[in-house]
Amino acid sequence: MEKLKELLRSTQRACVITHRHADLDAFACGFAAKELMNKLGLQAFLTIPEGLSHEVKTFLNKLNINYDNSNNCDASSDLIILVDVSTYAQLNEYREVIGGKTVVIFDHHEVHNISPALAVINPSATSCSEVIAEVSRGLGVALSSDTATLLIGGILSDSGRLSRARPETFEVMAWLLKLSGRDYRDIINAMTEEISFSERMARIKGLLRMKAYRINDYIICLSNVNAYESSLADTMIRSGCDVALVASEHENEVRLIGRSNKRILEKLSLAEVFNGLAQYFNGEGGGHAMAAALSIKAKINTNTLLIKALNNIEQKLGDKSTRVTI
Ligand SMILES: [Mn+2]
Repeated sequence: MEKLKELLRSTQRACVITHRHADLDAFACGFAAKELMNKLGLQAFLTIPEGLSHEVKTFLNKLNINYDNSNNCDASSDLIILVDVSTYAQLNEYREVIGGKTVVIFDHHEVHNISPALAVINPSATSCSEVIAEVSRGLGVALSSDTATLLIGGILSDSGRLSRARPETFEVMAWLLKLSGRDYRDIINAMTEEISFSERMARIKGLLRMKAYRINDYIICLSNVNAYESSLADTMIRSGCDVALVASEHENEVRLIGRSNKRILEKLSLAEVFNGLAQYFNGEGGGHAMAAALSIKAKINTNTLLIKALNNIEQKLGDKSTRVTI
């Protein structure tokens, strides 16, 4: 907190940039970071590299929250604030705006390939919204009703409607609900269950490409898709896979995300599997027992990566896999 205050003392204009596909958490976190900077005496601007997602637009409409998107960052900002970004590769053309400027990060993911002046990162928080809410509360800054409402939405959407909450999540939720002054049910009702056409297509393609392997009575599923990886992995788990591994190719990196269920938890920790893979492929990765991610800056075939991950799981479970066929 002291370091943040000190950094802000020497700056006038802050530019807040979110993850390029701004979901509700990313948008709420950016919106709140902008307001926090304003309330701490700075001019602040918010840039959403690829605009608002369908989920965010619906939420804003249903709750009558105004958002003026004409106030993008420009080159005159002397402080860059990145929220819910996780890797530099997510920033597209805004990498130029960032240049050699002072960077502050608020996030719930470990952030790669950026060296910020200050990073407020808490991987045990449910969401970026939770992180920025804790910072605001810690600084004694009361957020506006709209911002508090958005942060509640961000927390709900990234925590699986609080199913992944920790005790602190409820504390910060109670604080936000009071600031919001809204009926909690209205906020819940503004969260859309609908998924966009592109997300559904990504899931369908991923399911069509999926390969399943059996090790004893566990089912390990592999697939690849280049967007909505976690949405696909969650779908695979819901359809009965014990482990879902989804590989994806991006501009300068190949990524792998993993999800697993409670059944396999006592036999297998994805954090261990992903740490092993990170060492083997010289990538950056890790995570939790039931959710992990890995990023490799090299042109690796996604199939090679998936099969290597399967081999690691075979080793950990102490048995060979057999391919599930129709
Ligand atoms: Mn997030």
